Amino acid sequence: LDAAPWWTSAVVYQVYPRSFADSNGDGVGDLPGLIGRLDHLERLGVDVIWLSPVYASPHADNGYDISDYRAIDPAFGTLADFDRLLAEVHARGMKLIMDLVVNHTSDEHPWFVESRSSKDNPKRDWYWWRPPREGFEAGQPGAEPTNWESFFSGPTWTLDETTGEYYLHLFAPKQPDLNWENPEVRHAVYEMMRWWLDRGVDGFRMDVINLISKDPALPDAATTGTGGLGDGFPHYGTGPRIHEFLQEMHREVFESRSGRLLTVGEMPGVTWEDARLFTDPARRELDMVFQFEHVSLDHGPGGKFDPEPLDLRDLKASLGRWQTALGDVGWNSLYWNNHDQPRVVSRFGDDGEYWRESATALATVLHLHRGTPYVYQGEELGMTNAPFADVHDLRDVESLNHYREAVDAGADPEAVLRGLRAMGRDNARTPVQWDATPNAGFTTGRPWLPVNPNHTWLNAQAQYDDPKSVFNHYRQLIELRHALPVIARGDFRMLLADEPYLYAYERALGDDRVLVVANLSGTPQIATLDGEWSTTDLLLSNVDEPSFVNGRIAMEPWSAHVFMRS
Ligand code: ISL
Repeated sequence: LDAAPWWTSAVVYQVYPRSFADSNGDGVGDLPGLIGRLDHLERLGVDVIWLSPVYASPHADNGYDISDYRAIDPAFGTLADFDRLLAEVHARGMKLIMDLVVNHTSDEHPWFVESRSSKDNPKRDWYWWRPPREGFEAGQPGAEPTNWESFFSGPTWTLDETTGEYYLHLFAPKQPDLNWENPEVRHAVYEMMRWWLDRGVDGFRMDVINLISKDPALPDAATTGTGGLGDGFPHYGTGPRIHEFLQEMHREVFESRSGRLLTVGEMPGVTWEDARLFTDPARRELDMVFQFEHVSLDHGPGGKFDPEPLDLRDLKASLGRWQTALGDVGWNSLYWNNHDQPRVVSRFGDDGEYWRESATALATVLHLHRGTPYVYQGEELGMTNAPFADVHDLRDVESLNHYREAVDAGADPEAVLRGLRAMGRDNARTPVQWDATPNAGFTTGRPWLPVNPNHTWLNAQAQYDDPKSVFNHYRQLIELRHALPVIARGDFRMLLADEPYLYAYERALGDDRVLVVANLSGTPQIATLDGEWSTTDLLLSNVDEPSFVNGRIAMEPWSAHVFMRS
C-alpha cells in the first residue's frame, strides 16, 4: 500500500487563468491574481493545480495556440510572476502541473513561420505540408489533401499562398499540427519539457496527446457528411507510433524524475482498452488518462450541440466499465467539468430548485470512485451555465465557427443558439464568482466575458462559513480521500445498475467497506441495498439524515449518503 504513488490519494484543481482572478483591472485573469487567491485552494484542500496555458499566444483558442513555449504571455504576467506562483504553491504543500500543448503550435510560432517560408526551409518538415489533391488546383473546393473535418468546423487543411501547399490543422487554422514523425520536433519538445521541470513544475497535463501520431499515408475518411467532410479520427487517433512516442518521452523527460511528477494525457476518443496500455506503470508511458466517454453520452444525432437528456443507466454503465477496466492495472481520472464542458449542475443536475443538493450529490458520486478527481474552478461553488442572450455574447472559436457553419447551411439560428447555450465552452469560462460585488470580485475593470448575474447569491464568500455549502461539501469529500485508503485505493463494485435514478456503489479494502448511494433525480426514491447499513454508519450526507424504512433507505430528491464500516 505504501508503495502506491502519491497521486492515488490526491485531488487536482484546474485553473483557467483568464477567468480566475484579475489583479490589474484589464478584465483578464492573471498570475498575480491567482497568487492572491491561493488561500481559497488551500482551504479547499486540493493537492495539485493544473494551470491551463499561460504561454505567449495570439489567443485564437485562449492560449491553446502557443507562439513561445518559454515565455509567459503578457496578459498573464511575467516569468518572475510564474516563479513566485510556483514558490507560493509549493510553500502551501501543493504541486503545480503545466498544460502541455504539443500536438500543434500557433501559426505565429517561429517554427511555423520558418516552416511556411519555403519548401526547402530546414523546418519545412516540422509540420504537415501537402500539395493539392491530384487533379485539383490549389484553392479549388475539394483540393484539400484529405477530406477530414476539423474539431472546430471546416476542413483540417488551409492553403498557404507562399508555396501553394496546404498545412494540416486538426483544430483552428491558427493551430498547425506538428509533425511528430520528425525526431527534431520530438527532441525540441522534450528539451522544452525539461526546461519547465528544471524550473520546478511538477508535471504536465498533455493536450490531445493521443492525436500526435498520424498515419503518414494520411488516408481519407471512409464516410463523409456536411460539405464532403468526414471523421479522420481513425487515421490520427491513437496512431501507429503513439506508444513509442510516449515511451520515448518518458525515457527522455520523466525517468530521472519519476516518483514526484504527475503526468496526465488528455485523450478525446480514447477507449478503455487503450487507456490500460497508456497507464500501465510497467509500460512507462503516463500516470493517467483524461477520457471523454461519459461526457459524450448526452450528445444527440446532430452531435455535441444537439444534446439529449442523459439516461443515468448509460452513465453508470460507462463509468462502471472504466472502473472495472482500470481496476487491476492503470489509473482513472474522474471529472464532470473542465474548460471545454458545460457546468455539471446545469447539465446533469438541477440549477433551479435543487441547486445545492444536485451539485453536492453529483460531487459525492464522482469523488468516491477509484481514480484521481479533478475539480474545475467554480465547480466547488456549484457555478452554473451562463445566460447568453445571443451569439454576440459568445467568444469561443468552436462555438462561433459552429454557429456560422450551421446558419450558413440553413439551420434556424435560434435552434443553433439553444445547442450552444446548453453545451458551449463559454459556459465554463465566465469569471469565478468570489463575492457579491458588481464584478464578483474577479476584476475592477470590465471582464472579458460577463460575470454570471447569479453571483449576487452564488459566490465563494457566501459559502465559506456555511457548513452545508457546496464548497464545504467538496472540502469534506477531498478530506475523505486523504484520510481513508479505502477511498483512495479500494476495489469498486457498482450496485443497482438498472435503476434509472439511483447511483450506488461500494468500495472495499481489507475490512473497510464504504457505501455511496445517491438519488440523481428530483423525485423521492427508495433504495433497496444488501447488508445491514444503518444511520450509525453514516460518514457524510448532503441532507439532514437518511431515513431507514424496514432496512431500505428513503432517498429525498438529490440526496447523497456515504456510509462506512470497518
Ligand atoms: O471541447 C471539445 C470540442 O467539443 C473537444 O473536442 C476538445 O476540442 C478536445 O477535447 C481537445 O481539447 C483540448 O485541445 C483543444 C483546445 O481547444 C481545448 O481547450 C483543449 O482542452 C485544442 O488545443
